[in-house]
Amino acid sequence: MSSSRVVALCGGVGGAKLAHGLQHVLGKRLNVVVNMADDFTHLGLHISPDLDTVLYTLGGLNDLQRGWGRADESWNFMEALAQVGGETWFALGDRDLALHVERTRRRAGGERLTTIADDVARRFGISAKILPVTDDDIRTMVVTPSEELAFQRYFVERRCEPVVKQIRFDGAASARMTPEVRAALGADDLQLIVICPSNPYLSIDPILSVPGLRDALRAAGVPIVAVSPILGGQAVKGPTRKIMDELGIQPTTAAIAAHYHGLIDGLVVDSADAAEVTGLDVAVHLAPTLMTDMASKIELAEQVVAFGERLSMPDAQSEK
Ligand code: FO1
Repeated sequence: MSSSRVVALCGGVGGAKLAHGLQHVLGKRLNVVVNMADDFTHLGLHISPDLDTVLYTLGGLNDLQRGWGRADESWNFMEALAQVGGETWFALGDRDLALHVERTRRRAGGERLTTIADDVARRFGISAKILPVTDDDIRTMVVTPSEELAFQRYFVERRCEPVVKQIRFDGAASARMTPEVRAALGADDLQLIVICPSNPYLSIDPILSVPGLRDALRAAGVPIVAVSPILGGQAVKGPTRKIMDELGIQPTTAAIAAHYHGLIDGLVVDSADAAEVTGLDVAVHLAPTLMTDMASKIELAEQVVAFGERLSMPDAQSEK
C-alpha cells in the first residue's frame, strides 16, 4: 500500500486522534473527510468545531487536555465579552478566534469552506488533505422531550444533560458532496476507507447523510474499516454511551457493528472487548484503541492500515 490513498471519515476529538496517527503513517496519501454538522453561527462568526479540531490536531496545535481548541490559549476576549454582558457559554480562545474571524470574512467574500480549510491546512503544515464533506449547511438538531436544541446548545451549553429522543440533520437532504470528496472516493489508487472512532450517531451519521455519499463509499470498491468508539462497554470520549442508552441502543460492540451493517467490511475492536466479538457478522481486528499519546495514535493507525490490506486480499473472509 506504499503509494495508495486512504480516505478517513472523521468527527471531532476522538476521530482526529486516529486521523493524526494516519497522517503520520500516510502523509499526503491521507484524505480526511470531516463532519460539518456541528457548525453554527455564534457572535456573528462561522464556527466549524470538528473541522477546527482536525486542523489543530493534525497541525500539532491542539490543546491536549481539552482536546478541542488551541494549546497555549489565552482568554482575554472571553473576559472582555463577559464584562460587556456578551454570551459566554461557548468558549472562544484568543488564538482560536483568529480562525473564526478569518473564515467568516472569506466566506462573506464568496469562498468555499473547502478552499479555506485547504489553505489553513497548508499554513499549519498539514500533509493530509482536509476535506469538509460539504460546503452547504447541515445542522445537527437534538430533539429532547421538551424542545429541539441546536447541537452546540445541547453539547456545550446544556452539557449533554437533556434526554435525547431523536437526532436530526437539518439541510442534509439538499446538501451536496464536494467535488473534492467525490474525487477522493473515486481515485484509482484508493486502497482503504476508514471510519474513525467518532460518535457514530453525532459525527459519522451526518457525514453519511449527505446524498450520494453512501453510494460513493460502496462504489469505491475498497475495504471500509470502522474503528469502534466503544471500550470496555464505555464510549471513550463524549456522550456516546449516554445517547445510546437514551435511544434504546445497548452500548456494545455489537450495536456499533449493527449500526454500520451493510457499509463496513471490517471493525477494529478494543482488545479489552475481545469477549464481545463472537458472532459478529463482520471481520474483526482486535487492537488497543485508547490513544493517549502520539505513539498509540501511530500504533493504531498502522494496525488499521494493515487490517485494510488484509481485507483486500482474496482470502479476507478468514478474518471473521
Ligand atoms: N466544547 C466545550 O465543551 N465547551 C466549549 O466552550 C467549547 C468551545 C469550542 C470552541 C471552538 C471549537 O472549535 C470547539 C469548541 N468546543 C467546546 C468543542 C466542540 O463543542 C466539540 O468538540 C464538538 O462540536 C463535538 O464533536
